[in-house]
Amino acid sequence: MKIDAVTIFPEYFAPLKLSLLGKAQGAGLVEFGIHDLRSFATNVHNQVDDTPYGGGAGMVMMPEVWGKALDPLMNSESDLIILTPAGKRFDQPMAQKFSTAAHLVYACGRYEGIDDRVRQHYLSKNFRVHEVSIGDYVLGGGEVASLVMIEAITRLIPGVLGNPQSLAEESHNEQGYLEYPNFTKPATWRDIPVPEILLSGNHGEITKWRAAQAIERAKNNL
Ligand code: 6GU
Repeated sequence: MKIDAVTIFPEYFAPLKLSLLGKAQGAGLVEFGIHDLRSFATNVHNQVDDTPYGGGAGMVMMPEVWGKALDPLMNSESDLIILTPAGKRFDQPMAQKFSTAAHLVYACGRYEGIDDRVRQHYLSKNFRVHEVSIGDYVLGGGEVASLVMIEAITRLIPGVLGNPQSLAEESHNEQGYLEYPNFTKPATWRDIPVPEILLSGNHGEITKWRAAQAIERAKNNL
């Protein structure tokens, strides 16, 4: 999978070289391109935002700069993801869908967002365009949101996870991502024992207990 991100803060993407994502890159499973929006600025001040038509607080990112940044990236293989708190909520099924994509292009808006004509333009040219939010709260920009999406999506690409069994167990779960509590050595820590069933060696009963625990957790999170 090829992943491009356009941002005024390329440094936000430094963590991509760590951990699973770094390894996936080394193995050629994913390839990242991070692009500085400001390098596409058209005026002497390297300006990327301006005041909103119609008035109101804040600044809006200018379409011309975004067009110059996105045009060379977009092709028939591309899905353009515009990060905005007003977008469709990112969840595990959406991560599954994007994990089979060939090319994801993340447009990281700042300020009050990107001039809506950018979305309209790429839609009108028959590109696949998605406005996505990662949750019901407002971030300063789309950079962290795109990192969240990148991590959730790339770990679903075959070969990225060291142990594919982890994915199999996740999808075996009804909800796909709710889990039972986990324990490791020692058997007692600060007077708290590991649930006895897990030491029993009875795998049928353990599976049943874990399913019940996962449901209990799901209830508590409603
Ligand atoms: Cl994608 N962007 C911003 N700025 N805030 C958010 C978000 C995205 N998702 C949740 N809050």
